[in-house]
Amino acid sequence: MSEKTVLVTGACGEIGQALVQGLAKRGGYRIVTTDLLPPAEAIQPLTSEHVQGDLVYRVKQFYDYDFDIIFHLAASLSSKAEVATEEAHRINVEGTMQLLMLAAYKSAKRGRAVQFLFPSSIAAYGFSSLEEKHRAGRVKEDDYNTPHTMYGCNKLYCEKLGIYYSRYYGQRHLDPDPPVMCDFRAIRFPGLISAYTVPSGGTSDYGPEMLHHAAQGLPYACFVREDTQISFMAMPDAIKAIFMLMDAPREQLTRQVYNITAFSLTAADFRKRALAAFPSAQITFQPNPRRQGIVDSWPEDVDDSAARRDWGWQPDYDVDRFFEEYFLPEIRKRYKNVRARTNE
Ligand code: AKB
Repeated sequence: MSEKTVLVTGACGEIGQALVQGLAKRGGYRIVTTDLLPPAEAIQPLTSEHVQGDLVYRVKQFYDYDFDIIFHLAASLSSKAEVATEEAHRINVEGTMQLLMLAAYKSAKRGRAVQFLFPSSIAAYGFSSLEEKHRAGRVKEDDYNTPHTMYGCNKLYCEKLGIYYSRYYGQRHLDPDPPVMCDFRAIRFPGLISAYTVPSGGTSDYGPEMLHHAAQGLPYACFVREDTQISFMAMPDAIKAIFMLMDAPREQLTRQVYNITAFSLTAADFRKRALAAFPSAQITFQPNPRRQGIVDSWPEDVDDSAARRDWGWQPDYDVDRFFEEYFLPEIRKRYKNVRARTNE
């Protein structure tokens, strides 16, 4: 089988690093990466080339490549995007649009669809009140598409842009001999938790931050209320989902944007789990009204039956396996020296 050339944007971010490692493990890929930062240590030996800089101004350079798959992960996440809205729009929307145009152009030129994998988010949803959120429970993809945040608006719009470029671009689908369009596929991710990296700029960050602080013996003031509930997933499951959707035959897909979930927890549940593993953890709750408002607008859980039906989605880690078989063993190894110093 010939090697596929892939582009991973936002490669130094949490999903980016895990995805590059996953691609290298699978084998058969020439991995080109790009990020604002120089290549992270974990991915440096795995990339064939790293382009450092602002994607919006770098896209032209990528027209020289013949990518089979584009994983467009670069984004300004929800909390950061709320304080720098214009910048977020530029990164989240302009960057995506530029890359979709590249994918559309290359697909038509070579007569073979470039795959475009896009991580969307539960931020694409929005509820008018907490009562509505509780009443809604597990939401389906087409319900409550009324985001409250810049990031959520950007993600929802980019889903639509992806569908446009892959189906209707220039209304060329109506031509007698329509060009090959790109193959856009998106996953709406819940909060993701990695044992190896710590998120920044997001609002689901309180879950992983609390666990990483507890594991290092550091105090943590959680920025949302105890009863705050959204869905989460282990990073290895997120990478597994990207590969599953990427591998799924196109004719099997009944949609282009899919929900997935693994488990749904309250912030109080996180604290309970953290204390069970690290009994001297100091976790308090000091809600920040703006960040609270963001998570209150996100669903408690999502209905991922379409992904289960169309491409066989199933997480490896439910909540117990997440803690017992992934997070705690890995985190104990990672912070062994820190914990030895704090004596726990
Ligand atoms: C964020 O908190 O902004 C992200 C997300 C849920 O998309 N982690």
